[in-house]
Amino acid sequence: AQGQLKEDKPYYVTTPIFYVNASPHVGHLYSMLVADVIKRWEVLKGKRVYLSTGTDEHGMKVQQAAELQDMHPKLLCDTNSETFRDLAKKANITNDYFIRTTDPEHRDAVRYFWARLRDSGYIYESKHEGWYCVSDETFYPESMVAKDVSPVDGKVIMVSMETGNTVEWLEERNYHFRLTAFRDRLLQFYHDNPNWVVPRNRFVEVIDWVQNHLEDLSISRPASRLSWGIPVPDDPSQTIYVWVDALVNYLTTAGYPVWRPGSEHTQGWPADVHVVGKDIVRFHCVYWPALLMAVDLPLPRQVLSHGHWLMSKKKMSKSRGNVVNPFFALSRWGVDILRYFLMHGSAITDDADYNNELIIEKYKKLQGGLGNLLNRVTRPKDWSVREAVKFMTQKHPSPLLPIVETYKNEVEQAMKIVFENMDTLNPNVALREIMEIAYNTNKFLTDAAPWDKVKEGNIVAVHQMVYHVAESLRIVGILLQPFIPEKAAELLDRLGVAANRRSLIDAKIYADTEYGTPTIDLGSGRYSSLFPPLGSEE
Ligand code: ME8
Repeated sequence: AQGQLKEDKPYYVTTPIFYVNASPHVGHLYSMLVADVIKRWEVLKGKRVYLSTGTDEHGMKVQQAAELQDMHPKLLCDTNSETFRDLAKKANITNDYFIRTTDPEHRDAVRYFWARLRDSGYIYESKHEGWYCVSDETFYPESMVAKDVSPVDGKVIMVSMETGNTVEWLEERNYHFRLTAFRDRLLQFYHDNPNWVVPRNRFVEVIDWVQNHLEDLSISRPASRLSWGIPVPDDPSQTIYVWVDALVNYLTTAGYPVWRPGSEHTQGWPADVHVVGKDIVRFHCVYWPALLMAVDLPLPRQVLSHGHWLMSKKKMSKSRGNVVNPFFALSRWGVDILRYFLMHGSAITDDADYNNELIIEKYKKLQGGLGNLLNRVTRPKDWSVREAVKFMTQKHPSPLLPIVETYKNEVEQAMKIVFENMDTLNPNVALREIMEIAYNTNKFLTDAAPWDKVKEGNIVAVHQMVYHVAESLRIVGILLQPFIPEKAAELLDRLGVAANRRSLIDAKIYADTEYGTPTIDLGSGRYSSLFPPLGSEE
């Protein structure tokens, strides 16, 4: 039955839902992009895949932003939510859902979830005192706050040691979730699922937190303080904590709570991957599984946590104001160039600096390593890719020349690395390896020098070389689709690969024997290239 379940369930990947207190920046785009690359990869396998993204609209942070702008919070949400939706569209993110926590279905799902939590017996009411951080929407334990000096007026303030954001002392009555009761179950679950959080170093932090810092979780705020949110069912004097509200979005999108018993799997839950920034790992990897355990729902299968984009070594953040406007970046560089730049760095495992010079540098490598390569094999009058494909696949080919054999093995080895890294949620390593195939192919072409074989009249050698280079390009084109969908499509058009031969089954050497006649005009000269000159920028 378990096997059955797995096949029926669509693959479900999520992004965080973003606070609407300000406009999106490149960091938010990055989370969407990583999730989109994962989705597109699974689609290439032929799976049914759902990607959800959206906006987190309740809570103190949004309430205060609206007050500051003298706006009704709903109006602020409507305007800013639309900007995130627009960003997803402009960046070619293939999200199937865009959830807003102010949607009525979501409110119903959260209220239902709350009621199940209450039924579970893990909620109790008590006085809460502690340091609350509005910017991070969380309480911090005493051990995690420190004194600092306000840059605004030089006064002593208290800040979170983790994020540096200001905290304030609160004393109020609210509902608590008995998180500490889940300590052993969580630790057992982590132990049984060693790849549940990737990369591993983030998982180590999660385990440490559960072992050493676990406290019960305050899950409501007095409505007198927080009015912009979902009221606690049966107790409107309390508003549901924004993080409980927000996490449930992943269930709402999957159709919760109208699952018929036994049909949960048809709706996508449990999620296959939650993509999150490292700043919200604790919420997704400690609070969320415990809440799900309390109401007896299956847990997400994996959490992929990524690092932060920095500007001049500081985290890009709305509160700090050091952000790159993703709309400007998209229109300056083009969608695929920005997608390539963001995915090619190491921002999953480490923090990465956003830098225009580096974008140009990476673009030049694409021009030299891939654009020129494509022209080198498709343009010459001395041979034809189509003829080489036909010759190699329809006639009985002679044994491969040693140089071709070696090269073919290298490409297959690299492809293996690409597949392994995609399947273990390392898309940036995979992308770099795809590019290695292209760089190695350039080298092969130079070393093998088919133009010399043309002069010698050694037609077998020419066909072998051209065909294997074309095969690499075809495969590189297929593998690049999740990352740079438009450029990859153009590459495959230039090679004449049919639209229905671009999935992962076709990403094998010799899998396709029908291509080679370009379906678009290849043009001539340096401006007709997959990666044309940038113009004045270069
Ligand atoms: O935390 N670099 O929303 P948020 C990379 N609403 N990614 C970044 C980034 C940066 N500089 N800045 C933000 C929230 N992000 C909650 C989430 S989910 C149920 C609720 C990305 O608007 C990263 O994924 O503060 C981070 O986790 C997320 O945006 C936080 O967005």
